[in-house]
Amino acid sequence: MPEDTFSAMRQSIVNGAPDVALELAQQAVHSGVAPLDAINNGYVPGMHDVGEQFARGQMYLPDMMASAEAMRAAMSVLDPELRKAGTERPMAGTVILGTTKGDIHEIGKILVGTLLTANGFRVHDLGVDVSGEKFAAKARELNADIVGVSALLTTTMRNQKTVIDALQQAGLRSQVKVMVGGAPVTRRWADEIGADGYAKDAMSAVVLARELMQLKTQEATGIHA
Ligand code: HCB
Repeated sequence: MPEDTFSAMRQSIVNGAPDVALELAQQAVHSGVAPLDAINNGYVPGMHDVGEQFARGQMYLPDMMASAEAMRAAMSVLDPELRKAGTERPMAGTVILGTTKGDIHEIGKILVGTLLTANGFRVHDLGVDVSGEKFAAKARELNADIVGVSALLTTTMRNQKTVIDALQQAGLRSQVKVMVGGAPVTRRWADEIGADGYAKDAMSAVVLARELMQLKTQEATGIHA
């Protein structure tokens, strides 16, 4: 796909133009562009631009909301394409996803869920502003293998730890692996709060989820690599 199409996708997010974002996504699908390329090279860089402009005071909250709307429009076309592959695969594991308490950012988490589904995981998305107790209750109900906790604010990152604490209190910590992510989250932070892994983007989350499933199997059978 020509660079200028990726750049038009990026611009549609910065401009907060859902119609343009949607049309470009449709064109990409029709011309055989891999949906993940469109997301990673076109739309996500647009979100980063928006974040930077917001931080510099060149964009305001309504602009950021319009950009999120444009991203959603593009995803409404690309998401079903990404999911197609997952339906034919055996179940790789059960993952509970959610954005932590106090935080309503959801775009990245939804993308993680889509790619996990496309790679054979059964995903249950609890949405945004989710308490540790809610994560733990759903993990118990679905006998989850992994809990994935997203946080986009430096103020809500610490609530990722409360999810781990809630799993511990519910007596589930030994059977449920925890992966964390979100723009301000780092590997170091993941280690600090005792998470089992950190993923910087949706594809890394899939790789990590596979590794965590392997680890679970090794722990269950007592065989270690
Ligand atoms: Co929001 N916002 N926002 N925002 N927002 C950020 C996050 C800032 C960094 C912008 C900035 O200042 N530069 C900033 C946070 C600063 C900080 O804490 N240090 C910020 C702020 C301040 C705020 C408000 C406080 C603004 C206000 O009200 N004054 C407010 C907070 C509301 C709240 O949550 N309580 C707010 C609101 C909004 C919306 C509603 C307008 C909108 C969200 C809409 C929605 O999600 N439905 C929004 C948006 C869109 C953003 C930016 C621009 C983009 C976020 C995004 O979607 N990125 C963001 C700037 C930025 O992040 N650079 C800005 C694209 C996705 C694909 O990336 O990082 O979310 P991702 O996810 C990746 C990755 O992290 C990983 O995989 C994903 C896919 O590749 N991953 C995981 C994510 N979760 C994972 C979980 C796992 O287990 C594993 C991997």
